[in-house]
Amino acid sequence: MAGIREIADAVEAGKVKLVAPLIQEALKNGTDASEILNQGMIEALGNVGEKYRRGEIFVPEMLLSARAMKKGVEVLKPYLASGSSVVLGKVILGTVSGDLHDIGKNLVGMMMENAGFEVLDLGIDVSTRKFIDAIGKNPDVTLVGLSALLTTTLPAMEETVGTLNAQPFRERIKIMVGGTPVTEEFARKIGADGYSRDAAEAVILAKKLIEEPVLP
Ligand code: B1M
Repeated sequence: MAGIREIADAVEAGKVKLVAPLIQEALKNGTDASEILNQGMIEALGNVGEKYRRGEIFVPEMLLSARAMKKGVEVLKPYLASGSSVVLGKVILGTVSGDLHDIGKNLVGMMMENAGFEVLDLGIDVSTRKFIDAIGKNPDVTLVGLSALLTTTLPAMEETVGTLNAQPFRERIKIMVGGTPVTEEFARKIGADGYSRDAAEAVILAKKLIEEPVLP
């Protein structure tokens, strides 16, 4: 019987084709979708990162695990959806310039959509110019979320937030940031309105930020 352990092992080993049937079987057996995601798949990617750090695996293996994770999220998506139809506001999301990691950002986007936000996802390696253009073209956007997974792309996050802070539209948007190397302190230092550690917290923060009055 497929359990969380088998799914985690398949993600960790980058067994892209095995992941979907294992998840389907686990769901059929009554395993909770968010447990599969959090205790199985996200933990598995954490182990992948550790192995990479110790030099036990290399980028191609990391890429296969990322593909397996994406396949799994695709299968889980309908089961994680809350079916909320409330429109809380429009959010622009993107991974900052130079950074190609998008699994965490995609999860944040998915959870936000489930909570009732409309999400406009700009993708990965998003330049400051692209953020500015998208905000300009979408006057109903109230929240912008930036993700970074590399310490080397934190300066890009700082640059984007700094530039957004100087735009005339700043008074109508809130900016939130996240990703493993990002901290609350860094978020404050670069002038973002908020930081969250994971996707669940990101939804709570997003709701809080849009309820707060815009900058004085
Ligand atoms: Co990369 N990688 N990677 N990688 N990768 C890390 C991040 C790393 C920590 C691995 C390690 O060394 N242990 C390391 C960074 C070290 C550092 O900077 N300190 C690293 C490195 C070095 C690299 C390369 C430089 C490797 C190389 O080429 N030599 C390279 C860089 C490429 C680039 O971006 N320019 C690279 C490439 C890749 C792949 C392409 C192979 C692949 C990414 C595929 C993809 O995303 N489509 C990959 C992967 C898979 C990882 C690890 C293993 C897993 C990342 C992940 O998806 N985690 C990662 C190790 C790790 O994180 N432990 C690693 C699961 C995901 C659900 O979590 O993304 O943290 P996470 O998102 C969370 C929170 O952070 C938060 O919520 C999410 C959900 O709970 N969050 C937000 C994220 N964004 C948010 C935004 C918010 C709020 C919360 O508001 C807007």
